[in-house]
Formats: sequence, structure tokens, C-alpha cells
Amino acid sequence: MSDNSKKMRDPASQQALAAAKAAEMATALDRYEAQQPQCGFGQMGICCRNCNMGPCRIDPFGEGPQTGVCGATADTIVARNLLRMIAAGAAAHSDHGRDVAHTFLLMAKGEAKDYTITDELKLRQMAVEYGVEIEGKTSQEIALALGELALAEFGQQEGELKLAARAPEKRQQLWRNLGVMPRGIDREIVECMHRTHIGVDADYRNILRHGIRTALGDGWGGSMIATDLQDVMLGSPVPIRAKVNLGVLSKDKVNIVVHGHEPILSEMIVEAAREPEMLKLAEEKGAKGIQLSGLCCTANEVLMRQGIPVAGQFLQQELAIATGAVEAMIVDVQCLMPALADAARCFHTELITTSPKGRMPGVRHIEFDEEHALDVAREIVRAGIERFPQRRQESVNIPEHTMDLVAGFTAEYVFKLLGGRFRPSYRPLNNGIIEGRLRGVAGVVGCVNPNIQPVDSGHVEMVKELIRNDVLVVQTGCSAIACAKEGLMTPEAAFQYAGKGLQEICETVGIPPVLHVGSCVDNSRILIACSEMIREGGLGEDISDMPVAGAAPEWMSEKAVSIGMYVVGSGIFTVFGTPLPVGGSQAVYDYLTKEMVDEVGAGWAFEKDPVAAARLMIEHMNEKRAALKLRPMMYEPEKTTA
Ligand code: BF8
Repeated sequence: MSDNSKKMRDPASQQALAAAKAAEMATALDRYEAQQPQCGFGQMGICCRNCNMGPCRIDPFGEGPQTGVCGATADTIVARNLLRMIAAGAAAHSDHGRDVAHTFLLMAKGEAKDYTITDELKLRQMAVEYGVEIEGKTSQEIALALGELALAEFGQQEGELKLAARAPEKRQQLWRNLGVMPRGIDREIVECMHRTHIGVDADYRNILRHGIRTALGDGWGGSMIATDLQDVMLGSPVPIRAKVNLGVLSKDKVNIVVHGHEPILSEMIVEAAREPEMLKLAEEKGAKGIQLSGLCCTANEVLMRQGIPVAGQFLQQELAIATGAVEAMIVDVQCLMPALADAARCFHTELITTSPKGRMPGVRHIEFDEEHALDVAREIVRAGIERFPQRRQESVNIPEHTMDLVAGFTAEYVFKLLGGRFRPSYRPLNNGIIEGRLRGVAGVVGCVNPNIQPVDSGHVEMVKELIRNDVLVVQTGCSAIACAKEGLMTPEAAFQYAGKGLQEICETVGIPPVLHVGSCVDNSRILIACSEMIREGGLGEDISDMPVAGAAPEWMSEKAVSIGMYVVGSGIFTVFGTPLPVGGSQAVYDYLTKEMVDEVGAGWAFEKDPVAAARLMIEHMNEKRAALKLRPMMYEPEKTTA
């Protein structure tokens, strides 16, 4: 086991990596090293195992076979593999959305009694969008009708997704003309599997266009439904102060860590952990209370709505256990390393799976059930408390580092804030861009990945360069956690890192220069914000006209690929750190980076150096500003990063 302590950026992770090594506990960084060199065919996307005449592979040097047994070329194989990644990513987000819609419907029927309608206004707004008659109806009746319509969109076969109508009119028309307007959420995902079966779609452009359609069904469908129904049921976030990093774990309280993605369960655990009986039980077991914290996107969800502290991002999941202070880690779906089971065995931690979709061999399973949600949550919290007496105080090693942050920004709230109390509109944001105080807006999102070291640096260095150039940054997912740990989500960060124009706006409104807008499904908030900016006027007619850009500097999951595709498909230039696995086909690469610009008004770029990637985004914004004839920037930053 090598010394990994410098492979992650923040000091808390460095300390926990040393502790993991001392406990002879392997982490993803060790396993990443053991995998080197990684498979070149996989990286280039030229391995096909879609049928049993193969597996086939294309010789990238042109000397060996240039087609599979069926005759599929590198272009076909690469495009098909990418489409399957999009299908998996869209499926993950959308299945989350489906579960939310299902719970929402149970709530409306009175069968999930632990959930209620928390945001009445948003319920009514959504109902109107779905064409539900709201006059004279009770909230429960409205919710029932809305829940049925939202759930039906997953299995919808024809027509268009309702929430796609939130996009600017011109964008919707573009999607129709190109034949990529999603007809239903599941239908497009199923069609990905059909098209990539042996002997169906062999035209890489046709395959990739279906990728756009499927991904749009994620961003403007599955993910957007997840975000919005969660807001109605669990409450729409408002700005909230909290803390982040492994130091949020407590040395004398029971530590329960929620990890995964679906707040439907984690919100209930928050509630259960606050109950007096639970606190009493914790004291009886010798603890001074219960410390709840989160990992990955479920952390972002309970952070945004409840201010629950964040223990860390994706690559800190094992490190949380390595502190020796975690009594229970509760997992549901997505981004849960199977390695957690071994890590937990090195310490006293009880790992608990909760979803019928995600179990691990030899790991305790307490199945979540929406109809008895709080009871299940209590059982889970109790299991955590019961573990406390087994904690070996001598092996506890909690890093002291924490960082403050402000989270809880949404498409609705942040711009109300920008507009001031009496003018809730996007006008001030648009004006800031038009006048040249702000260069534009960037969404920096996505995972962390051991292939970018020190881990987190891809995000932090990119975001620092962006805000230095007066770009307002919005973030989700592990990217948000990475930058929060660096202190970029405090209002004070504006004075330390932001350019003068952005600084003035942050100071006037009292916001950080980097806004946390939630989990990965909450990237839908960014789509809505962009559409609202167009509606406000002065920045063109379509999202692709605006000085905005997206990035996932350390992407890892298939969900990130789906997100990238719907963001680009929505007209936003997007830079990924390491390239998509398309290097085996120049044609596919050209389609993504060049032809998509003609077809959807935006393209992909790949750049591993985060500052160079930020420069690409800034250049793109400058070009869009020039095309819109916006005023020159008021301030230009000094040449180098401070
Ligand atoms: O959905 S950013 S590592 S936790 S996939 Fe996973 Fe990536 Fe984190 Fe959330 Ni998103």
C-alpha cells in the first residue's frame, strides 16, 4: 500500500488517508493504482461485447481488424458504447425521479403518512404547468392529479414531456426539428438498448442524436421531476449555513452518515435522529447525542433543506469509515462503493443497505418502505446508536478540519435574492451580464475521480479561475462539496478570490461567488435558471446565445455523461476533464465537438488542465458577449491566478 496522503487536496482527507493506511485499509486510490495501466480499448471505446460473436475490438493502429464480426466499424461501436452510458445515466436519475413521484402519489392518497406538502406555492405552479385544474380544489386533490401525471411521463409513449415546455420556445422548436424532443422518459432509455443491440442502428450520427433525446429526457424529465416534487414534498431550499468535511464527525456523539442519493429516506433519518427518545437512547449508550452527516448527493439534499453537515464527497466515503468514529453508514442507491463493506469490517461501523435495488453481500439490509418511512428510519437510527459502545476510542482519528459554507440556492430563490426583496426577478442578474460586471455564468458540476490528482483540484482550480474572471459559478454534486471544502462557498470568498465585478454583486446581495444549487438531479435547477434568464430578456432568444458554460472537471459516472449530453443538447458549451471514451472514432469526436455546434448550438470540449479548461469557458463567454454586442467588461483581472 503506497502513501496516498498527498493524492487528495484537502488536509482532512490527507489525514484520513494516513489513518486508512495505518489500519491497512485499501482505498479507491490504492485500487486505482493497482489497475494501471488501464485498458486502452475501453478508454477509446472500441471494444464491443454486445453479442456472442465477439467480444470484438478494433485495432487503433490500423494494422489489425477495422470492423467487428458483424461489420460494425469503430464509429458505430464507439457511438453505441456512448449511447449505453447515456442510457445508464439517464436511467439512474430517472429511476430516482420515478421513486419520488411514486412516494408523492402515495402521500397524496394518504398512504405515505410521514410525508406532507411543504411547498404549497410550488405545488400549484407545477399543477398549472401540467394542466391540472386548481380552482376550488384542495392541495391533496391537486397533488393527486399532479402525481399521476408526473408518474405517467415515465411510461409515456408519444407526445412531449411537460417540463420541456420550460425551455425557451426557440430551443423547443430546435429539438422538434432535429427529432430529439423526448417522447417519454423510459421509452428513450429502452430505445437506447434496442438501437445498440446487434444489427440495429449503425449510423453514428443517428445513434448520437438519440443520445441527445434520451439525455434531454433525463434533464428536462426524470431529474427535473425528482427535484421539483422533492421541493414540494420536502420543502424548497432557502440559503442556509452549514459545515463541510470529515471534521464534522463528532468524537463523543453517535455518528450516523447518510450516503447515496434519495432524500426520501434521508429526510426521515434526519427527523428520527432529532426525536427525544433517540437522543435519550444515545445518552444511555454513553454518547453525548447523535451527529448526523452526509456523503455524496444525499448529503447535498439534506444540506440544502436541513443544514445537515457534509462529511465529504464520493472519494471520502471510505475515509469517513477510516476515522473509526462512524457507528452507522446508511446507503441507498448510486455511487456507493462495494468496498465499503470491507472498510466497515476494519472498524466497528455498521453498513446498512436500504434499497431493494442496491444490496451488498454480507451487509445488513433494512428495507425502506415509503408507507412506514419514519418507523424504518427509527430502526436505522437505533441500529447506529446500538453500535456506539463498540467504538474503540483508541482507533478514533477524526481530522479537525471543517469549513463553513452557505448552501440552499435554487432557480427560484437565488434570483429573488439578486432582485432584492421588492423586485423578485432575473433583471439584476441579466443587467449584471449586460453591463459587463459579470462575464457570464458557469455550472461546474460532477464527480471526483482518482484519475485527477490531487483529488478536488480539478474543481477548485477551475472555479477559482472562473470567479477571478467575474464568472458567477453555480455548482452541484461532489463538485460543490469539493469547492465548499476550499471555502469558496462563504460570502468572504468573494473578497479573497473573485474579480471586482463579481465582488460588487456578491457584496450588494450578500451571496458567495460560488452558489450551491444541490445534488446532481438538481442540475435541472440550472436549466430552469438559464431559461428564466432568456425569458427576462436582453441575452438573446435561446440558451445557446448566452455567455454561459458547463464543466465536469473530474467526471466519473455514467450519470455525468447523461448530464453532459443534456447540458450540451440544451445549448450550453461544456468541458469535461478527461475525455469521453470516444478516442477510437474521429467521426464521433468531431460530431461531439464540432457538428453538435451546428445542430444544437453548443459542443463538447475535453481539457484536463482545469485552468486551461476555465480559459476555454471564458473564451466562449467572450465570444457570446461579442455576438450579443454586450458592453465590454468593466474590469479585467490580472494575468495570473492569485
Ligand atoms: O450524483 S457527483 S460521484 S455522488 S455521480 Fe456520484 Fe458523481 Fe458525486 Fe451524486 Ni453525481
